[in-house]
Amino acid sequence: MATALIGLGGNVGDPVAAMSAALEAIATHSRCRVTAVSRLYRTPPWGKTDQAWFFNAAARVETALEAAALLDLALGIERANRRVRTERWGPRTLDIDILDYDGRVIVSDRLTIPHPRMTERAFVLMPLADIAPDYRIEGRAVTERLGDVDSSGIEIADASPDWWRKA
Ligand code: A4P
Ligand code: MG
Repeated sequence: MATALIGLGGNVGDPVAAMSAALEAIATHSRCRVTAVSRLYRTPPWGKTDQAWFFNAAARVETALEAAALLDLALGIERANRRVRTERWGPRTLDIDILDYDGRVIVSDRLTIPHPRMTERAFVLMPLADIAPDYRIEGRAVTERLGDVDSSGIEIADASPDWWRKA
């Protein structure tokens, strides 16, 4: 089994329902187990700032799937939630990023792991700190990296790690 860390987010329609459905789909997949879920966060838009606030969360997944197969699962779940890719960093119903896969470095045309932009993003690091505070990205722990980024405005929308089971 491999351990993967994933980030979830969305800002169109009902992102919390989409993120809950995504976690449910992963949790019920025969080759995956969801072993930790962060609190649910409400976050100001990063990158392209003239769009709605996002909901974000992170989860730890134990899986017998290879990284490429886990990406396929994530993309299938995104499609099922009718994600439409219009512009870079723009609005989306559901975005699933694979942040880490068993501590490995993977660079292919479809997949880059660790996710290259996570160290700049408080909306990724803050949920990640709930479930993997000591996880090191290029030698520095998540909690340390959180001190380097601007996390102003980020709010806790639901402090229960079971927020995704409530729907
Ligand atoms: N891909 C490569 N590596 C990965 C990986 N590690 N995990 C490929 C997932 N996908 C990976 O994905 C395009 C392609 O990237 C996938 O088909 C897969 O083959 P994408 O999500 O459209 O774009 P991206 O390359 O993942 O870009 P990135 O940097 O994640 O930007 P996004 O997703 O466009 O950023 N503000 C807040 N507060 N919260 C947010 O969640 N999200 C975005 C979207 C911008 N601002 C935000 C948020
Ligand atoms: Mg993405």
